[in-house]
Amino acid sequence: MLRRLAVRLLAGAVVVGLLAACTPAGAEHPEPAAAKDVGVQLFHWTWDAIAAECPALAEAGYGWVLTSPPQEHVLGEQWWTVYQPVSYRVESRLGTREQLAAMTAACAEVGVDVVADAVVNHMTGQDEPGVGWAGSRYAHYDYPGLWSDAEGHFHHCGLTADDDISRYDDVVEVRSCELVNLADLATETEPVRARLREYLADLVDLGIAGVRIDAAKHMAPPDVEAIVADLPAQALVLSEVIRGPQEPIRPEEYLGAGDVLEFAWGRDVKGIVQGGALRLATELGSHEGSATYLPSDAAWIFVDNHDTERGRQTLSYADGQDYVLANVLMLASHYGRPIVYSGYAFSDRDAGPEQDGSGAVLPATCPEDAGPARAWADGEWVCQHAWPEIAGVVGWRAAVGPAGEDAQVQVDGRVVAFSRGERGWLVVNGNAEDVTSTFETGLLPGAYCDVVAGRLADGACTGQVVEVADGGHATVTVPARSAVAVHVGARQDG
Ligand code: ARE
Ligand code: CA
Repeated sequence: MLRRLAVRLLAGAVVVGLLAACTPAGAEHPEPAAAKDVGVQLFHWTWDAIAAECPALAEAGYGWVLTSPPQEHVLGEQWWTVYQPVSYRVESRLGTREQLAAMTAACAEVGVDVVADAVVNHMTGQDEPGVGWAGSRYAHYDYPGLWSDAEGHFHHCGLTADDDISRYDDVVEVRSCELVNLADLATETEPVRARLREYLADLVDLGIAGVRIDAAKHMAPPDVEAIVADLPAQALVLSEVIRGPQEPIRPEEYLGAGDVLEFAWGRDVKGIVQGGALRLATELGSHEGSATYLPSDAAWIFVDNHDTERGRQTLSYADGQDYVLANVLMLASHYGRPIVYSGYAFSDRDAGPEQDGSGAVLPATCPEDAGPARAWADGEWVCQHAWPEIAGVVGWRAAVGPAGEDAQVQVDGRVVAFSRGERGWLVVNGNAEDVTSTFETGLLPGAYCDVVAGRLADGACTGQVVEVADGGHATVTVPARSAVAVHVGARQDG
């Protein structure tokens, strides 16, 4: 039995005694919510591979995909070549314009949106002239038919020896000098803004439902607002503004352009998971948390992304079970909305994904045994989004829907339970040993299948069956450093 149950109410709801309420005999179970707010970043997946994966994503409960940048880019094996635009032709090592359009159509068919990474702060960073992926000739600060120094399309900040950003505590430097030598566009000027709007409009014509604004910190907020101004009202805008506690530029400044990525969550959850006091993760973003966070309704959180997994500021696939725990906490979080990350294994920070002789990226494939215990060879697609433990909890989140007035958190030492009224219940165990306890789940009586370790297949549960008795009580064994999740969409007796 959980002896002293610390019940913390979320969203200021007054729900005294809800968990103890008795269930009328024969009560109808609620329908799953079918919420679609979980995103997945398919880092360096080709357009064809994403199109092929979309049915499985929809089935698991993902609502949208974030792609890598789709425009023409510099040549080279490294992954980061796609972050150096040569033109806005939608032709890249990830696929052609036609393949991109086919991807958005295939994904739309199963209800999955596609959001593209938009690199609009800068162009290339090499000092030498070259030819881009689609054959466009270019030189640093000269992109024929597009941008040139002669027409004043670039900044030359004159504030540092090489015009590169050296200090993040200087706002003017960050926005008008060069991020690692990348030719910095004069985004405060109307011709530059207008051409960038045209590029984003083209992506929308191709079926793109939103954009990640790469390096948004390096543009003034009015510039970002002007660049996204013509996007459809419902388009998702995700500004990448890495929160630096000592920096003058705040992610909050970018809320006028849309939503913003909250980097603090992934950094903070790393220490919490490693320390085991998982209760602290439920306080991230709340008034009880110590850090300042973006307002929840405009914030997107993630355990890691392609930069942070390389920088080791966050957990990553290499952290195995800790990574699973962090993803479960993210998906159960009432703060912000979650983006699951999915990439390829690497030991060299610069190493690109597997490519053919021409440099085209080979289509991603997921190994059957993708999961936290597997050893990964460099270049293998890790497919975190398909790890059964993570995909199962994505399904849980889709079934329970956003945390409403009935959302509750119960804490007993290192065991934390998340209740979503009659729709679902989830428990995480930060201990190094299994914990068996009787919990008050808030669920209607029935037999529910744990979707972390198991699945419901043809009415049979391949994992632990959680028997919920009258009054919502259930005796559950929560594996060490793992979780159990049940919901109305996966009832063995349903
Ligand atoms: C590559 C080479 C460089 C070379 C350059 C030009 O590595 O040596 O000078 O090419 O030839 C990615 C890679 C870079 C790569 C670049 C272009 O990470 O290595 O450079 O592509 O190919 C800051 C920005 C933030 C940015 C991070 C990386 O604020 O916007 O740096 N993140 C995005 C993407 C990256 C991408 C770019 C931007 C560029 O997600 O993948 O770069 O398009 C503190 C600050 C942060 C700062 C961070 C790192 O935490 O708070 O704001 O992030 O330090 O400096
Ligand atoms: Ca800039």
